[in-house]
Amino acid sequence: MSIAKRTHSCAPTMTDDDVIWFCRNGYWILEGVVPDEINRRAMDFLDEHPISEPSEILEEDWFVENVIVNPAAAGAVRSLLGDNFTLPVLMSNHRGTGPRHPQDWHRDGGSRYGPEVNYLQVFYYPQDVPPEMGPTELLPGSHFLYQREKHMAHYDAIKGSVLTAAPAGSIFLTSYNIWHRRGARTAPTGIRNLLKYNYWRTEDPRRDWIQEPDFDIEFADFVVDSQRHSELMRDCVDAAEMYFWLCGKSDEFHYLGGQGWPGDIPENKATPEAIARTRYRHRYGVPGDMTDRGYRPVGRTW
Ligand SMILES: O=C(O)CCC(=O)C(=O)O
Ligand SMILES: [Fe+2]
Repeated sequence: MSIAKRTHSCAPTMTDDDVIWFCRNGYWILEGVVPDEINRRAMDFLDEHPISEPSEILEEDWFVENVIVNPAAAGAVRSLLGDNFTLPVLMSNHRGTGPRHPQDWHRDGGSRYGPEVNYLQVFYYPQDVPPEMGPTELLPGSHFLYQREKHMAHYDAIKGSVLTAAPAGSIFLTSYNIWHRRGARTAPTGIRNLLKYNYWRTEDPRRDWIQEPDFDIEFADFVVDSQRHSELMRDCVDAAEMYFWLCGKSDEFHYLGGQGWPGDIPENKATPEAIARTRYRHRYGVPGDMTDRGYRPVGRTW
């Protein structure tokens, strides 16, 4: 049966904190979630179909069940795209061997910038991909960073990038427009396969992932986990705006500017008065004056 235009319904697996982690960094890694037997079967299939777009694999029930709607992966996709998301219709394989320089930094064609999360680019490694096999390199937080591709290609190593070195059966979800490239490969032999495919949203966004009872948006941490490449605090503002969009509450997101919520000024986080003064009261279920709220750390030490 063709997978084209099929949708999938399942339970979400990500929490508010997980969703915010994705918003600020632009990716989400699930290590070793596909069973070994399926990884081996996928490797055999790819050896028999050594082409760049082996979309036939999407017709294989064992592959769809264990990779495309793999419970861990589909639960994460469900958390970010809502229920009844559309399954991939095209499969790419970035297959290569021998020592290679890294690819140019790029984002794939069709990127749209902004807070909306309507589609995801997902990668699956059917084999172990240690650093010497040239795993994909990602630049955390770069999904909000606009740059023309011709300009991006001039950069080489970028401080704060992460290598997605991972064991067989790992799947990683990315915000489609995150900057990425095939990492440098030093291993002289052995083929590396990397399957890449997209899912799309069909339902309006709302906060229907796993809700944490003590989650408090006022104190959520929107700071990108790696080296910041945007203007100071821009990462927090963009990530928070994406989170509000995912909650279906874009109309409640108002950034006043300057050193207010959800900014990342050490002084604000260090003094309760400064936090209370500058954090924006955004009507997200936390009405009223913030000055009577105590300071709580937000998961970072300064
Ligand atoms: O091979 C990789 O690790 C990434 C390849 C890629 O991003 C591409 O060719 O668009
Ligand atoms: Fe790419």
